Amino acid sequence: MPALCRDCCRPFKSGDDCPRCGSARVIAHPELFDLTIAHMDCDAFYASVEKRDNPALADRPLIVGHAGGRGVVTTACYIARKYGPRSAMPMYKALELCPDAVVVPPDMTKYKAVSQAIRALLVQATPLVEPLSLDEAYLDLSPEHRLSDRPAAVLLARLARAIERQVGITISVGLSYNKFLAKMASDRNKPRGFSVIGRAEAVGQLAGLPVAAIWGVGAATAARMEAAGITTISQLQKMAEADLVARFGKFGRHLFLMARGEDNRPIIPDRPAKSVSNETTFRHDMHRPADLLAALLPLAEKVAARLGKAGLAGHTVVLKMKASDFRVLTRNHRLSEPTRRADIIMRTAQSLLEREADGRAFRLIGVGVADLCSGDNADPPDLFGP
Ligand code: TTP
Ligand code: MG
Repeated sequence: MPALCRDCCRPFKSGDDCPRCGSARVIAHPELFDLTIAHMDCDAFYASVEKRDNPALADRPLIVGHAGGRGVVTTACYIARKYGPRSAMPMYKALELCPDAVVVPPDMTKYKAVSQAIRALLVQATPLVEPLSLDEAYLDLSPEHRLSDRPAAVLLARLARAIERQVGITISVGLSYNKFLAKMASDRNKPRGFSVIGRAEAVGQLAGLPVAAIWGVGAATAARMEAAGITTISQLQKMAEADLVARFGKFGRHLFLMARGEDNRPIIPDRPAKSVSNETTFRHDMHRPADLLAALLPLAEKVAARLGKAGLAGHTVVLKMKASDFRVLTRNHRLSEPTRRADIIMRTAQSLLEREADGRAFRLIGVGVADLCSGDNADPPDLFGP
């Protein structure tokens, strides 16, 4: 079975311990390398940040919130949660349940900075990052969007590892084929979790859940559905779409699709255009380096023109190619200075291309510029140039 080591982040076959590093932190799933929609959520976010900054708290039950009469818990660390404290609980009650807890007031400025540091890592994997709050985001890691041709699962394991090492807190991730199921998966084995919901198992797993597990079904809607005798997703799975629409209007169609694990909401990044790119599909597959290079030139010029028009420049040049077997490959290079110049984009793409044009046939080629910024500081004059 396809498997992945969550410590050394290498893929391998079968689900035992990692053959390379011996780690037992292995995720194995038949669809592991076919799924591309992910959701990440930080573990006990505020508390994890406070523990990172004060190692003396590491093994203590920690509650973040304002102490005193009317304070509430924003979050409790996983040690404190064993005794019952939860987000939104009145502080006095949380401290009744866990009298040994250390209480720290929230520091939003710090959490925002941590959130940005995490985001900076996420966008190295894909420009399609949709944040939901400070501590969670969806990622579209499909081949046409991700900035590396490694499988989504590998990128996700690397991100979790990078966030632990560079930011100093743990996250849990979910990998599936749509937003609804990716989010459901990320919540499954917190903290430091990695779980997968594949196409083959989704409908069966959903069947066992209450309707409230469906995205968009809050307490009020669940109560309304219960009044109509519908409590489980398996009941919804047996109902005809027309019946659900008759009972719940447009929302009925949503219920019909979600119950079957179908959710086609796109992942929408909160920041506009993270990259500017252009690509072309050949009429006949091409394999000669010279032909591939010739196809790149007008694309690089178009990208530069679009950057110029928008007053933008980019730090990273991305080369994308689709092989004749439809496998998509992307290569990128981060420049020392952002650029908006066609010749620099072209030269960089060319050196990326030279490593790939080894006689294989390609059906598509594209070039883009990512890590966009204002064009004002792009392409500083070369002191030693002509
Ligand atoms: P969550 O992701 O819901 O919770 P969490 O990260 O603390 O714990 P986990 O995901 O491991 O279950 O929320 C993220 C942060 O948002 C949380 O650390 C504190 C804040 N928050 C509140 O201030 N009030 C709340 O009621 C909730 C739920 C969260
Ligand atoms: Mg969280």
